[in-house]
Amino acid sequence: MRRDVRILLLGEAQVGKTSLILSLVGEEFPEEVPARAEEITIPAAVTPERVPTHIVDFSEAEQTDEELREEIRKANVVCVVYDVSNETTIEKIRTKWIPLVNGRTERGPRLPIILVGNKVDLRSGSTMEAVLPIMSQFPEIETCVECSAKHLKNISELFYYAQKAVLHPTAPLYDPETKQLKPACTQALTRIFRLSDQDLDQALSDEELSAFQKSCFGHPLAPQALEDVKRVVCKNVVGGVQDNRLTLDGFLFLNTLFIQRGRHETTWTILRRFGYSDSLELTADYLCPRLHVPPGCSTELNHRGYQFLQQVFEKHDQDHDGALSPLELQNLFSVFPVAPWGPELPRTVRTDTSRLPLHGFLCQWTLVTYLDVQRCLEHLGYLGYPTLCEQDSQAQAITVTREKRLDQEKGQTQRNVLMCKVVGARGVGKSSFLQAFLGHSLRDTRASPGETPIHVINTVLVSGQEKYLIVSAGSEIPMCPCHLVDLSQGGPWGGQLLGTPLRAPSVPAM
Ligand SMILES: Nc1nc2c(ncn2[C@@H]2O[C@H](COP(=O)(O)OP(=O)(O)OP(=O)(O)O)[C@@H](O)[C@H]2O)c(=O)[nH]1
Ligand SMILES: [Mg+2]
Repeated sequence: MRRDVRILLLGEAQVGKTSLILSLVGEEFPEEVPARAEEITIPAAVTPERVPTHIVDFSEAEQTDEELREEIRKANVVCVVYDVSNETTIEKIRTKWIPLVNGRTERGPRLPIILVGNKVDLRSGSTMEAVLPIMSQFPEIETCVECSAKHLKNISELFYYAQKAVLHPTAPLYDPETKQLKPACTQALTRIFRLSDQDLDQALSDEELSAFQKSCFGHPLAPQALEDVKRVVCKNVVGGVQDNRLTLDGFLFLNTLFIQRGRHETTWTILRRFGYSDSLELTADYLCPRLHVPPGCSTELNHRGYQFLQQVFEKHDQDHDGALSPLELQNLFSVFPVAPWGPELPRTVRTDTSRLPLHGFLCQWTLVTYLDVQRCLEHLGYLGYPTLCEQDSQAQAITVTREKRLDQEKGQTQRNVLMCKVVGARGVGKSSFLQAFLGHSLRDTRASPGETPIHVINTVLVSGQEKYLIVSAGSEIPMCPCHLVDLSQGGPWGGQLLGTPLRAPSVPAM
């Protein structure tokens, strides 16, 4: 969401632009006004959306066309003011002011516009009849407000609408012509629906809806509100509620309704809570939260991370056979832009024929967390970790370990994930060694050709404690050669973990 809002007031001379600004600031109608009010900044604390707001006046008598273009370029929203008692000022909205604001941006995003009908104290009826055709012609018009600077009527409302048009814009969400959600919005809401459907039955139960409401808005839905929501959906959408649960169609309808009733902020709160930006992409802040990993430290999932991933696994193990089939895994990845891993799994972790058991699933996550923590954070983001676990970011699922040097000095480690490099000349059997570590025989390795992975991961018992061990094949001697396996001593499993530095035969002396 934006950190400040710049509102520009435009319109014909004498419609009351300066008076509106000064009425807002002084809370009384100024009998005498200058041609142009100074730019004012309303501090965040006194604005409804808690965002600093700059209000900028324009005077055709005092400013040049060049200055006008510059102000339009800097504005986030434009209030086009007209005088309800003067038809000409209404006509000029269409013929002059909107083309001036958005005429140049043929395709790109258009500045949102609020139509402001001032001086309602001078007219008995509304101008809506004249204004509605303009509103349907220009979709960038967010809304129209009739007000009076003289009677201090609807003044703060008009600035609130202007602020809202910037902070919770309609354009990315909704197409007023078709009266439907835009495809990117439907796609984002569908992903959110899938993440919130904890039992994958394609519908949100009362418990799931309450949990969803709590993670988005901080409090669960009251039972009566829940019933009201379902009743409205039932009335309007065939199949919107099934077996007393809200379906995807029902969920999308509800969001359409929020927008149509001017409550875009509700849909925006949901989207932002799940990491979406104004252009409906997941933001970099959401996907890549800051995590400081000093040199010599490694990254591991902590108990929160494992607990979350175990829940994700159990949710997608639909047939409860303790393993994910390729289809179940594909379903799990449906909330990702592309599947992050898959075909290489049988050669990286222990699998059960073509199925991925929980052990292998957690091993794979452990491997990614250790080797590329940014990728792990991104993947946890796709799975909705911060929202579903009600935490600030995915970084809370990660532990950064103590520096390796300190572990060595103290002679002990808290690490749960250890890496062992296997080095040796080409053809000595490093890959077979890695596969044997997963329990695959030489025959299995040959039977499943394909690229042999550099890393494999499994668990081992160390003094009665289960630890993850990554075994990594390479031809370079690591900086600290204390966990080195020399395969020139024998075939797979022929080498031993050695406590003393050792040089592999194919590598030149360091
Ligand atoms: N009756 C009535 N008069 C108003 C209202 N708002 C402004 N006026 C009067 O309309 C005249 C023009 O107001 P301004 O605020 O100077 O209008 P402006 O749009 O800033 O005009 P320019 O600076 O010339 O572009 C003044 O005489 C105001 O007192 C209103 O709500 N009702
Ligand atoms: Mg003025």
